[in-house]
Amino acid sequence: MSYDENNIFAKILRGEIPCDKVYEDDYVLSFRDISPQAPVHILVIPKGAYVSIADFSAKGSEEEIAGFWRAVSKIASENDLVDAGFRTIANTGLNGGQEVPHFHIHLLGGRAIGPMVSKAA
Ligand code: DGP
Repeated sequence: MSYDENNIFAKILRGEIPCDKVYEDDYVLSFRDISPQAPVHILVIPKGAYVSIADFSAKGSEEEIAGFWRAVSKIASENDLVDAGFRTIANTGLNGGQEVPHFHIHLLGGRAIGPMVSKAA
């Protein structure tokens, strides 16, 4: 799948749409999910144009990949998610239920998040 420059997270990265920013550095932008599924629901996106975790892992530089994952852990720590625990989710493609085609990690916490996957068909 080629990258759609008009996806909503690309617009947020370009500053065309506002977000409730949590963290930003050279590699990532992090902001609160518009439709939170837990008391803490933060998204982390790379600044580069990658569709999915597979695309990012295949095409991202070592620096981007290291910078991204270090930022994910820093954001979890700075938002007090580590001691009580939290969940990271990277929905991918149709079966994964990915709605926005710019790679992102969900950080969910602030309560027990429940079963790992829905039993719904
Ligand atoms: P996914 O299904 O993994 O692609 O999740 C996309 C998430 O993005 C979903 O939880 C809702 C969130 N989202 C969609 N549009 C916006 C937006 O304009 N702003 C913010 N902050 N979050 C958005």
